[in-house]
Amino acid sequence: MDFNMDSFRLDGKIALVTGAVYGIGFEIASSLAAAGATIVFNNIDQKSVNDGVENYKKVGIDAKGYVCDVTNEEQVQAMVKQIKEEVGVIDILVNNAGIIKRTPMHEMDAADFRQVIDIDLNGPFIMSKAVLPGMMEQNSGKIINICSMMSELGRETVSAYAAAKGGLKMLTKNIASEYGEHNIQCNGIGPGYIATPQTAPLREEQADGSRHPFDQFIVGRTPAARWGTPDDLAGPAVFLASKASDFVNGHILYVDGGILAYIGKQP
Ligand code: NAP
Ligand code: GCO
Repeated sequence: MDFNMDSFRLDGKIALVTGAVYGIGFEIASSLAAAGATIVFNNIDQKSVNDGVENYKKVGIDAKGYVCDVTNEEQVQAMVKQIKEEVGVIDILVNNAGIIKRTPMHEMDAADFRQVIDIDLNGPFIMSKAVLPGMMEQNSGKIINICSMMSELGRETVSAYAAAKGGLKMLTKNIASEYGEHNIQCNGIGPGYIATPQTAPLREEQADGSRHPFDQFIVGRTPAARWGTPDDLAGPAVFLASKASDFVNGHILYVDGGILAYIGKQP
């Protein structure tokens, strides 16, 4: 048997995590660093990037940050070239950057719908297209797309986000299909409801001091009976970034406390 725990190590690997200044991306990048990876990340403006570098320093990680909007192909191609010159070829890409807009679909501006699709779906396409040549050249690579429960389910007010994340699930499967022969694995992580700035509005304390109704709903619908934390995604990310998952391809790993498996408790 060849297996040993070194299969989960990432020493010598360069990992680019998009939008990883805080939240899920920051936690995933930190876990990849803990497994030995060199971390590079991007965000859309210099202040965010500077904040990110400081955030990583606070946890002992010497991460390099780049100003880059994942929807801008010229910026993305230039960033990947700069990273190759300054750090090396990207071995692991985590398409984490994303936004959500919560609006009833019949009231949603088409421009807002397009923006969500642009960042959450076109962005991962542009980023993956940029790193694939380097991965093909070295005949190895890992792409991890941060999908969502909304890759499987819909709900009120998140039509653009669900369309984007549903598309991202299929983009994941297509990259896996098209590039598997180059020893490139593309998988997704589908977080459940995770406590980050993106979901803060769903957890806000009510004027009367009670918990937000949606907070109560999610906790009731989750077998784990709690919101997830970014830390819950660390192990799955290291697994999908490592040699340990070399025969896992086109898979969406849901890290949701069991909510997708659960019909819900009888009221
Ligand atoms: P978050 O706290 O809102 O962080 C998203 C990050 O992406 C922010 O740093 C943001 O930059 C950055 N970003 C946005 N647009 C960008 C662009 N065009 N180019 C580069 N960076 C950009 O989100 P999160 O909760 O950590 O979620 C991270 C990922 O997980 C997203 O793809 C989200 O859809 C997904 N997800 C989240 C949950 C959850 O419950 N939180 C569950 C499932 C999936 P700024 O700081 O400048 O805004
Ligand atoms: C929402 C939430 C969800 C989570 C996540 C669930 O408004 O329903 O923001 O979309 O972010 O994607 O997996």
